[in-house]
Amino acid sequence: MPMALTVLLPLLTLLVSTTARPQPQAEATATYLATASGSILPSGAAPTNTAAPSGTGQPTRDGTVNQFQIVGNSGVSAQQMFLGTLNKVYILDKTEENLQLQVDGFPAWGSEYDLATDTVRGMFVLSNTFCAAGASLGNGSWVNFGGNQAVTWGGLTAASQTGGGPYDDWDGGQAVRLLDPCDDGTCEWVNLAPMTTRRWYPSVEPLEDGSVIVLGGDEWGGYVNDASQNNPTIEFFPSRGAPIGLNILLNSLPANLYPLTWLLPSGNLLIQTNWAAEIYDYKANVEYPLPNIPNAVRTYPGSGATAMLPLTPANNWTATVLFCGGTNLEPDQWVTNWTIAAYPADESCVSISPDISSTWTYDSTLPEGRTMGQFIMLPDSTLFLTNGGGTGTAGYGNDTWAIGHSYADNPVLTPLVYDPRLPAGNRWSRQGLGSSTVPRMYHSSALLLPDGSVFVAGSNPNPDYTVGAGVKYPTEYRTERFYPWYYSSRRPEPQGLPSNLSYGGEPFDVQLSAQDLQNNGIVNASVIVIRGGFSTHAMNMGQRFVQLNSTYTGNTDGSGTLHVSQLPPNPAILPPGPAMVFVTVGGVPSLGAFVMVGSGMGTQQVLPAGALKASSMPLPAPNTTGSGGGNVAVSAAMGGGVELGVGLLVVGLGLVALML
Ligand SMILES: *[C@@H]1O[C@H](CO)[C@@H](O)[C@H](O)[C@H]1NC(C)=O
Ligand SMILES: *[C@@H]1O[C@H](CO)[C@@H](O)[C@H](O)[C@H]1NC(C)=O
Ligand SMILES: *[C@@H]1O[C@H](CO)[C@@H](O)[C@H](O)[C@H]1NC(C)=O
Ligand SMILES: *[C@@H]1O[C@H](CO)[C@@H](O)[C@H](O)[C@H]1NC(C)=O
Ligand SMILES: *[C@@H]1O[C@H](CO)[C@@H](O)[C@H](O)[C@H]1NC(C)=O
Ligand SMILES: *[C@@H]1O[C@H](CO)[C@@H](O)[C@H](O)[C@H]1NC(C)=O
Ligand SMILES: *[C@@H]1O[C@H](CO)[C@@H](O)[C@H](O)[C@H]1NC(C)=O
Ligand SMILES: *[C@@H]1O[C@H](CO)[C@@H](O)[C@H](O)[C@H]1NC(C)=O
Ligand SMILES: [Cu+2]
Repeated sequence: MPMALTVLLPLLTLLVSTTARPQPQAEATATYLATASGSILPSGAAPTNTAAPSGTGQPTRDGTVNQFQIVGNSGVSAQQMFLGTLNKVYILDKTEENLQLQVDGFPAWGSEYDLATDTVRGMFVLSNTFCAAGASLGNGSWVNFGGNQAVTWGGLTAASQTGGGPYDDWDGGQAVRLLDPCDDGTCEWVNLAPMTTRRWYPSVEPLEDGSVIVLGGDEWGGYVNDASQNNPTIEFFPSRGAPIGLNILLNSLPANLYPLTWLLPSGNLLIQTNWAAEIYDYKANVEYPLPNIPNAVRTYPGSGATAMLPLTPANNWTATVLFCGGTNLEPDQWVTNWTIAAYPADESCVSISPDISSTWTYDSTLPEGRTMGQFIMLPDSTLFLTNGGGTGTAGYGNDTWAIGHSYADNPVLTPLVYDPRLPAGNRWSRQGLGSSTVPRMYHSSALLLPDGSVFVAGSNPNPDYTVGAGVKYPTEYRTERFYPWYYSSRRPEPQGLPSNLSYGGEPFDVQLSAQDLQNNGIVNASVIVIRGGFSTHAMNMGQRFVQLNSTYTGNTDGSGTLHVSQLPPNPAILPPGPAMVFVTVGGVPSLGAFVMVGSGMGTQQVLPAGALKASSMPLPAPNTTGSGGGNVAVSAAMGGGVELGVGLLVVGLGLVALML
């Protein structure tokens, strides 16, 4: 803590002189709205644009495709983050000595990052968000759950759990924090009535009615969980009453924190934790065990990269969940008396399609083992894998063998791309992809941005702010963008994208110009809805990619119209709430537009899916040379087109109803 003494005096002075600042109430039902105004932290990089993208237009960054670029400073280390509006990323850190950004004279641990200018606004958070979790609700609010006790220097437990120096943080173990994202710099975190139990390292997953389920966690933290402090329960927000016990969380100690959880199109949850897996019918509270996951532990601290693959008309929106890397430690090996940081991470990728099969599939092998890899779904249907290390695990501690405090080492600086449409064995590529210069170890995060670039931030495998010569993995504030292969291509500029999507209902039309389509590529145009989710600990909780069904009408002048279905008539395919919509032509996405899915909180309106027009392309212009015939091209119906053709492939999968 070399900086501690230099700031101690000014902080103490501030502590004495800020007695007038509002004090949060401690009552369980109190709602506290922060009135703090944070400072704006200028970045090192000059802003290159000021307009937020809105679905049309072209990207304005000058980044080089396939390369990373350091673009700014997150103010607080980006342990957790999400995209709140097209122009704002909200960042949460644990409470620590973030010297460059203060709120009310104390180090901030929340910030609002402006994507157009790469500047941040400090945000008052109240309680310690250390290893909390979050999600968006059906009404567009974001909620953040749990965390740790109030701390002082070095992450040690503070004497006061209700504010005061040096960090003025409250106990966050039961905290529920809500934010309504905004573009005008006025929104703040609001603290709601707390949960009834403590949750450090819980998971959160959005549900069909716009509420969320909060799963697991432990009470007091540590490298892994143990029976004395396990919280083997779930609860809901908004609350549906007392927590409900969940056997898989009782029986998968010790590596059962941040249980990996996805809502499946069947309406059940897939839960994977330590070596265990199950289907959980949360509506009836019934658990259906699945075979153990092969090869490795994918939950924290093994921290494999995980994602639900694109849900598309071609696979009839059938979920397949992919797990890559992690570590193959057995339950008795999560002890710190051996050199974990040097232990090779796992390199296997396995998948499961739980609504149709209870069998694990060995998908592929990574070019190198990876812990804390993170999947970001790109609008061209590929998955970008970034961040993490080649050896060790997530977590940190004061151990002689740790790298500084880091339990991982050998950062993997070169990303990978996974294309689920290619045959098994050919899905991975890193051809032409540049490397980052910034190790993104424990407490890193990543997000898809509206312009199709990937925002990467965080890394801090330390108990408190730690930088300086000889610190291999310091507290990292530098933000980066990765510019995928399509970044500098001329983007389609679709007209007619809706600002809301329903479950079923009438299709809508999207117009694409000849320039957008570049030689009738409308047969290769699709409409993609992406929910980026809540990024933390090598996961993006709630991340989803859903392709809408569509047909097309091509015009003789090379322009065309996409006829686009609403979401399938099933909220479990993409629960209600905010998302981005992209039109992709031949793999090149438009800028993302903001879209609200569903009808807010509560039971969703579900309508029959309206029929799509048959696809049609103009006949080639007739050859009039020497014939004297007509020269007017005629449109002709050509049937269902490619979408229908591939959609039928799913019959070949032999759909099996499981657990019904
Ligand atoms: C969304 O719902 C939550 C839970 O009921 C509520 O606290 C929040 O204020 C709502 N947000 C909006 C924007 O209505
Ligand atoms: C997509 O729409 C076409 C045309 O209406 C329809 O034939 C097809 O069944 C739909 N695909 C799926 C997966 O629903
Ligand atoms: C797609 O899934 C829906 C809902 O499960 C089902 O009704 C439909 O028959 C499926 N379509 C095909 C082509 O398998
Ligand atoms: C580490 O500790 C565990 C549990 O206490 C013990 O079983 C194991 O033998 C120890 N390993 C080493 C290398 O000391
Ligand atoms: C870290 O470990 C060293 C050596 O074991 C010890 O001297 C020191 O007090 C420890 N620091 C903390 C903060 O526990
Ligand atoms: C679209 O979503 C917004 C935000 O939730 C809502 O206020 C509006 O009523 C919705 N419009 C329709 C047509 O559903
Ligand atoms: C559609 O995409 C495929 C695969 O990239 C390509 O081979 C084909 O030429 C494209 N068709 C049109 C009309 O652009
Ligand atoms: C058009 O028809 C003429 C006469 O049959 C033929 O010579 C010419 O190659 C054709 N042009 C094209 C573009 O097919
Ligand atoms: Cu953590």
